[in-house]
Amino acid sequence: MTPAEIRSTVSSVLDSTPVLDIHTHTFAPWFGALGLWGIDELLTYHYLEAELFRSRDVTPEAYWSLGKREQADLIWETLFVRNAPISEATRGVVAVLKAFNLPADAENLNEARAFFSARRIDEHVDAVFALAGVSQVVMTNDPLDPAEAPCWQQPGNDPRFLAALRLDRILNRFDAHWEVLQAQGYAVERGGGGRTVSEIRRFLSDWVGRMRPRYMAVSLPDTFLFPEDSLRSRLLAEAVLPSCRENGIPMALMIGVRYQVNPRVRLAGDAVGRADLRSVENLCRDFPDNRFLVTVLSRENQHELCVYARKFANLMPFGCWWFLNNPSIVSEITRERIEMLGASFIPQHSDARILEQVIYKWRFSRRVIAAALSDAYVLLESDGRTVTREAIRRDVERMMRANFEKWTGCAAS
Ligand code: RAT
Ligand code: ZN
Repeated sequence: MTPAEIRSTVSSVLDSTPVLDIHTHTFAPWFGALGLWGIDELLTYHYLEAELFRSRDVTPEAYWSLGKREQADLIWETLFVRNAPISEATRGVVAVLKAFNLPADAENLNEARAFFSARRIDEHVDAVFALAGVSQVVMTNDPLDPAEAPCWQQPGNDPRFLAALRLDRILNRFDAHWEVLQAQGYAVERGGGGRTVSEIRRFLSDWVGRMRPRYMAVSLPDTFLFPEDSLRSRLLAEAVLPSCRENGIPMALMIGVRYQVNPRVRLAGDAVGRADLRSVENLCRDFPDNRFLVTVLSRENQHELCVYARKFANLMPFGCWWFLNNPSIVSEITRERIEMLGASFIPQHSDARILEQVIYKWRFSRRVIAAALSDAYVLLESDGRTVTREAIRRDVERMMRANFEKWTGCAAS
């Protein structure tokens, strides 16, 4: 193939391969109001709230006192009318509006609001997934979230949405949650003594039964160390990892958050720090029968993560997370991963919080992944190997879904 043929083949294969989006914060329609969608939610995404405070003289307190529509109006006026929406998160809203043939340059949100309020969520999900080229998404399901837990009493079944058992409250803030567990009948103790470990295992096994999660997951601070003399380390080693092994599912570690450096801006108040990835080395080596999905938030940690993936076949790097999900950085990370790992990684997840975000996040990611992959095949062809559509298809399929399906031990259904 000529370089131009390679580029168009890669783009067409990527466009026609449905993605399995392995980490989002979306919810199936049966979770009701927990599922966020529509223009007001798109505009009040915390990535945009962070940008609002930089471009408008409004205090966070004044902003939080507004209703959702007023907040959305303020963000629209500030970031889209008074300024050109050139940042990644603002450009994303433009792409979503465009995908639905809505004006991206209107003075107000009337037309967009009328459009979304006429949608019925169930069909809307299908339309959104079709526009995004996504077949399934994995949710983030926290059994200790008081808003979410009641939904699981009579779980629905929507094959478009897969579950992931999120353990932040247990592993990072046990102090604040052990009493909730105790009230639910699990004999845990504040300091982790007595039957705490075996009771957490029982809790996990109950929730694995209820949720059928594709993996367990936790986000971790930049200061995360393993092993260390802490309850988190013990619970991870003695409860969570054994439970993952027993259920044949991987553990996802999302490392590098500096939580709430500015609590005034709420969800937008987390930052990033470089982590010590020797913890990943220790985990992968000491628990060879566990599989680890790992994403790291700091750009400085990316190369090390690739090196560790070369050492440990039970380590699967995934995604360009949160502050990394910008074309310049996705390009750099994806190229590095292709060079060091071939197709044995998962290039991206959307992290969508608002349903329609999968449209822009995947369009943007596909574009960058296509360019990185194409360059790799052009080099390969010029070095003497014939590149075929079938070879491209096989690699794309692996990266966009099969690596995850294999890793989670079951073809997703
Ligand atoms: O990207 C985000 O929306 C963050 O706020 C986090 O939710 C992060 O993705 C996480 O899963 O902890
Ligand atoms: Zn997330």
